[in-house]
Amino acid sequence: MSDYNRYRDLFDEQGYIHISGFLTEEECLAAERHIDSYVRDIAPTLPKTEVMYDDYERPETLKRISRLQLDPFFEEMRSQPKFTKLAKALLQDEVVVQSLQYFNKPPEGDATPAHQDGYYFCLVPNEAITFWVSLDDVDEENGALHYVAGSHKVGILPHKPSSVIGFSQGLAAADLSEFGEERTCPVKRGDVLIHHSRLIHLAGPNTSNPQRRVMGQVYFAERAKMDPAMKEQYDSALQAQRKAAGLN
Ligand SMILES: O=C(O)CCC(=O)C(=O)O
Repeated sequence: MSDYNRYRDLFDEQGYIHISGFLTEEECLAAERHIDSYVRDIAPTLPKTEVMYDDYERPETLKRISRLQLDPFFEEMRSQPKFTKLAKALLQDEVVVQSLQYFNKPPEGDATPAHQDGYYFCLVPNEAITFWVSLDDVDEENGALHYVAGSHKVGILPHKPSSVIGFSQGLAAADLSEFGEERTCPVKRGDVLIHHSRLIHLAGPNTSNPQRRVMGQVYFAERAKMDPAMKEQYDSALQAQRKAAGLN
């Protein structure tokens, strides 16, 4: 069985896969250099909605950046076959490349609320994936992802507004156990976790390291189309939340 078939079977069954050493050390170092220059040179030119801090007065609380692909280094990285061929194999379709996000988790910051990325994406059918590529070793102490295995099979569930910067919506249900077994997924620097857009996931707070840096690359399946009514409802709720938080 080829690696792709093995990954796809596992992905279909549990809604996620973990691949060790997806980026080489050399690629991690290059990504770090480009993130540093992006934060220094590009981030200050972007609106607050695209560069989010827990506290805008404290640079060390940088939380999330949209559109890392504005730097050609990242544009090239996310179009490499090791990303796109695997994305196509897992989604069993051609893919449409979406924004590359940077997720940091500063110490003392919030936990990431349980959610399904698909709720934000507003797609029908909701077929998309996220590559979560870590530049740090991540474990339970600095914000490891938790996946609810198999929950991609239950459909998109109701969400409600969250107060967490960068994650405006969290799952409405408080008890996740009815949707599958919750598994913590520690990773090493350079590893990738890939999850389906309907998979429920969350992350704890960072209680140890100075940072927990991750690149999140999303691909939509070509057959997945944006539902205009869902999108409009989502966008207007987000606008209202951003206004209330002073982010407009
Ligand atoms: O890094 C995190 O805390 C959450 C990331 C996430 O939700 C995602 O990549 O879909």
